[in-house]
Amino acid sequence: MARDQIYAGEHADEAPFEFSEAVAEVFPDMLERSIPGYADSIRGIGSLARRYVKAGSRCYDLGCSLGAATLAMRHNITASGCRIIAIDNAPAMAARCRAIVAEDDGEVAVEVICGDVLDAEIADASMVVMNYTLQFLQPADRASMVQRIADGMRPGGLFILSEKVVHNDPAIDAMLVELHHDFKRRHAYSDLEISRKRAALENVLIPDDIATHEQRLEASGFQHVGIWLKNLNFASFAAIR
Ligand code: GEK
Repeated sequence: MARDQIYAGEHADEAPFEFSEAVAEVFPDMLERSIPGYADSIRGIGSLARRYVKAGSRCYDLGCSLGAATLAMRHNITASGCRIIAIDNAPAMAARCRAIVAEDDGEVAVEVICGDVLDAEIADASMVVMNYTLQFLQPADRASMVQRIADGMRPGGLFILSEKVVHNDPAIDAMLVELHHDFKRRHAYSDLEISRKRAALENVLIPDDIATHEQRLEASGFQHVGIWLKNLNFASFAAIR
């Protein structure tokens, strides 16, 4: 697995973060070393796919990157006649995802689309995953995105939404940010890499607080909403339609 050294070099890019070819190349390493609970989120998505995906329905992986959640669903779906639609608007991600899916031996049909999730048609879904991607949409687009997901789901369908979150108590928020930086240091990111990445993500990754997520999910018509996974300032919400 190629190692993420994007922000390590003396002349490291100081431009805003982008999902470029260079990022796609080191992406699995970057996520493992940057997102506390990432591997647990992927494992959980697999377990939940086994329980929630219904025969003849569609599953969506919105902001699929290299398709980790797509493959977790693909290898755990037991219902027949399902189709997974994986969407990412970064050409480098979608192209690599397509190649990874083509090499994978899972039997469930997968379609990889290079496109904006804001334009995606969502219909007849029994499971939708948005793993760490809503945070990259403009805040003004988020409520309508979640509403379109809710409208495209079958009753009883499951939406998994994973995000970096902020905490409203400033002391707790600062504590969790520090603990997240310690997590990154333990995964061999230097202080310089951590601060450069933080600057590059400013205004690119805009996290919401937990109440905003839960209220938005409830207002969109999800009947049951709760956190099923949390590790430091990263949370994953389960919402049942
Ligand atoms: C995983 N889910 O491994 N439309 C489509 N894709 C988008 C959009 C958009 N408007 N905005 C951002 N993306 C993956 C990890 S990464 C998380 C998801 C991270 C895509 C973007 O190109 C990138 O591939 C992905 O969302 C976010 O479980 O990098 O922290």
